[in-house]
Amino acid sequence: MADGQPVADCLFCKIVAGEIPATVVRETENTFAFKDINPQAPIHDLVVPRAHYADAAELAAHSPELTAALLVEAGEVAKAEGIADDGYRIVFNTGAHAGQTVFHVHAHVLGGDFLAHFGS
Ligand code: D5M
Repeated sequence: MADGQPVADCLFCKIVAGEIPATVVRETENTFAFKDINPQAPIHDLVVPRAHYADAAELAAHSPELTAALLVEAGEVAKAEGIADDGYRIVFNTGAHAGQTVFHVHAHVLGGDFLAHFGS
């Protein structure tokens, strides 16, 4: 049962704890935002809750309040990066088939140019 406690071998828990360096964009009491190490757009940041939940579904199931805080913070990050007015994408890869590689929930905030469309 997930309880939000830090996980010893979790990369993003270590970044939140300052044990692994990251380029910090913003910090709040409950969230931490930093630059993605492998950017897929001119602006590509990651926003994570300080608490450890594996993915967006697990986070939402355990804490609707923290889920909302994460989304609000994604918007604040977009404003801080200057991409809020032109538009940006928030992505939660969830599970292996979606390409999730780090199992500490993170919102990708992507923008700074027109982004490739997918779907219809
Ligand atoms: O996204 C995981 C993302 O995490 C991926 O875009 C690379 C990024 N990443 C991996 N290691 C680091 C470090 N050390 N700093 C910053 N960003 C990092 P996913 O949705 O799980 O595929």
